[in-house]
Amino acid sequence: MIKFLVLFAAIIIAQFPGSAPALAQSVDAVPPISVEIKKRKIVGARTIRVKQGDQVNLQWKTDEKAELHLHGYNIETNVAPGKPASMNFTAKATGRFPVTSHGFGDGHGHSALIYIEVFPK
Ligand SMILES: [Cu+2]
Repeated sequence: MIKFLVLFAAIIIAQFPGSAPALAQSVDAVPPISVEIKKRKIVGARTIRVKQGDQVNLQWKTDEKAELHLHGYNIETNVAPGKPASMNFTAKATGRFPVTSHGFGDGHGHSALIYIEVFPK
C-alpha cells in the first residue's frame, strides 16, 4: 500500500511540475486547497467539492499533531504544528468521503473533520 501511494504521488508530481501552471490547467488541475485545523476543528467550510478527474491537492495546516485519514481513497498523512502536509490524489471515485483524525494528542477519536465530495463529470 505504501509503495502504491509513493508511486501514485510520483506520477502526480511528474505530471505537474511546479513550474508549469499552464500545463496543469489543461488537465483539470484545481488550485491547491488549503485546509486549516484549529482546536480540533476545521476553519471555514466543512465540505470541499471537486469534480471527478480533478487532480486534488489538499494542503493541511494544524495547531496540534494529528494523523489524517481520507476515507475511501485511503490516504493517510501526518501533520503537526509548523509542519504542513499535503494530500495529492486524482478524484477517480465519486461520492462523499470523510477525512478523520486518528487521534489528536493521545486520544483516538475518529469523527469526521471535513468531507470531500467528488461529483461525476
Ligand atoms: Cu480513518
